[in-house]
Amino acid sequence: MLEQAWNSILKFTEQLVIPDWAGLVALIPIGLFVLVALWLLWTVRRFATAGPTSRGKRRLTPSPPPGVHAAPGSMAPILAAGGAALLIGGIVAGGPLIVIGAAVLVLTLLYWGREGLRDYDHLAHVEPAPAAIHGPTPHGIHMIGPSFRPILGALGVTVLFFGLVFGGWLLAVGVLLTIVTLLGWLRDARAEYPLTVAADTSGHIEALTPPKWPIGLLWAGALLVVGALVLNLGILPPKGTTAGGPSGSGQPPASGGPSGSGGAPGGIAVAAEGLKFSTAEIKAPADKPFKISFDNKDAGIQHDIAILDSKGSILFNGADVTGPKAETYDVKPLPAGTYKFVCTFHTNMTGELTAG
Ligand SMILES: [Cu+2]
Repeated sequence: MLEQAWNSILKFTEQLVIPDWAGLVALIPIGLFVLVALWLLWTVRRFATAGPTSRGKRRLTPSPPPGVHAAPGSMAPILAAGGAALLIGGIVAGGPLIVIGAAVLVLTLLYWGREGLRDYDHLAHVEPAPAAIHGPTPHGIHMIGPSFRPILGALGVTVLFFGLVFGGWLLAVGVLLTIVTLLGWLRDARAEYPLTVAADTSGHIEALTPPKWPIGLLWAGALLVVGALVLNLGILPPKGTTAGGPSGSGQPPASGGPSGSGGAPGGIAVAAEGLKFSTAEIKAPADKPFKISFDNKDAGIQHDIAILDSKGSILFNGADVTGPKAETYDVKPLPAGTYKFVCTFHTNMTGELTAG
């Protein structure tokens, strides 16, 4: 009896001493929401009780002091925000919202630009900007020398972001360009550092000589980007690698192409995998016997290759192969022309054979 009471006391205190952390963590968002709601209520209350009562009803015409130009009010920022919101919503949700958002944004920007130009044209009494100072910087003033690194950095980061979206080689090239830019920037800073040390005694830093445009680097970067795009799009399928990125996948390496003609000893290679032929087009020599090396990669599934003429009659019917197993078919000479090849088990597995 006493033990039971003691146990229930222990059980009760246990809940206080060892709380259910997972449950408490789940309550955090609700707690935050309650805090925010309370804060909003408090703000509204403060705002409602603060004087004067006529706030927000009168508009003041801006009257900037002479020599100061204040841009007139514009709806463009609000419209641009709406357009950007539509565009981002469209990117998330997909569909026509993307087009609408992009159209609103572009129209708004054009309108904004026209507003700015009109404002510029009506600016009376424009003070000319001070003429550029050539030659060495005045004593006691340190000007950082001109640099192309920011532009290179922007280009590198742009490629990097495209790489994040499209993946594959583009990402590698983006990372490489960004790293090269940052290393170059570091080198510039290192070159400038001894000059600042010397300035401790002389009180003056000579600006670095303006660099020339890195034409070679820009060309190399452009070539790398083009190469990455070519590899990503699978125009040049990389042999034996799967580094083609997401856009390159789904397109198994085409076989039986150029190597298929001429009756090479291996013959034409066709694989069956996932109830699909690896290639939809094969070429064979005309009027010559040829071989098809058929590789069924589907475990426990039967495939074969039959060749049909234009009327659908079977000219060749290869042996049935239960995967995973490879088999070489010897095909008798076919006159030049196009034929259909099929798997007799799966009607969706078809392709075209060209003899010529
Ligand atoms: Cu089949």
